[in-house]
Amino acid sequence: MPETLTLWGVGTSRTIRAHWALHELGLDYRCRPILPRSGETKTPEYTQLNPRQKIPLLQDGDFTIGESAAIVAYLARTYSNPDVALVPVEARDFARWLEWCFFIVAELDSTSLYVMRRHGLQGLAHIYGHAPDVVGKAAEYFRQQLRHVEVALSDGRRYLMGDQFTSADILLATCLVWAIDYGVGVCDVATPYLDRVTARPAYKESVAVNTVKA
Ligand SMILES: N[C@@H](CCC(=O)N[C@@H](CS)C(=O)NCC(=O)O)C(=O)O
Repeated sequence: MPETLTLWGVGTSRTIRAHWALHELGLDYRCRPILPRSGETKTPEYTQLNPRQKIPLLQDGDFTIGESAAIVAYLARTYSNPDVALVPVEARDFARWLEWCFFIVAELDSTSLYVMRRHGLQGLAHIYGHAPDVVGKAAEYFRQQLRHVEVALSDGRRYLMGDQFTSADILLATCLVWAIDYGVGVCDVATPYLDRVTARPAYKESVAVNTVKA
């Protein structure tokens, strides 16, 4: 069992990924519900833990790790068990899983949705500048890149890695929810996939923890 798990951060599409993985794996943890742009990521205590001043951040005893995709991969690798394994073991399955993780984080999150967030009026345009053309192109790019997901899911698989639910599904589902929220629209095969994945009890539990109470 883990020493002490502490997860810093709530309220974002990135923080929910770590909460979700912790709930899938049935791990007890302490939540430090700090928020972005609240000053809480910039305190001396937090900056010492994470010089990037970003959430989420996981502490596992004396080990600290940031980046949502790295956190869920660490949890999967460290705490998967015969009943719940969020990462494939066999070498080529592992490589395919890694490909999905990098693709989702690089192309769907950072290059598309986060660009929309940075430059859109419903996001952070007041900080990074309003750029409607950039937002439009990023949405277009998201839909184009989503073809990779569409082709994969069109063979009827339940999850990205087939029958096994993995942390790659956590990354993809959070991007799909984010895209729908931004009105980008997702491909048809993604809808039953997303319904299936978000019906998981651990997803619902993570939404409850990650939601900022007014
Ligand atoms: N690539 C990072 C992105 C993390 C990130 O940008 N977090 C934002 C919130 S979504 C943040 O902490 N911003 C700090 C702040 O604005 O105070 C990840 O996936 O964990």
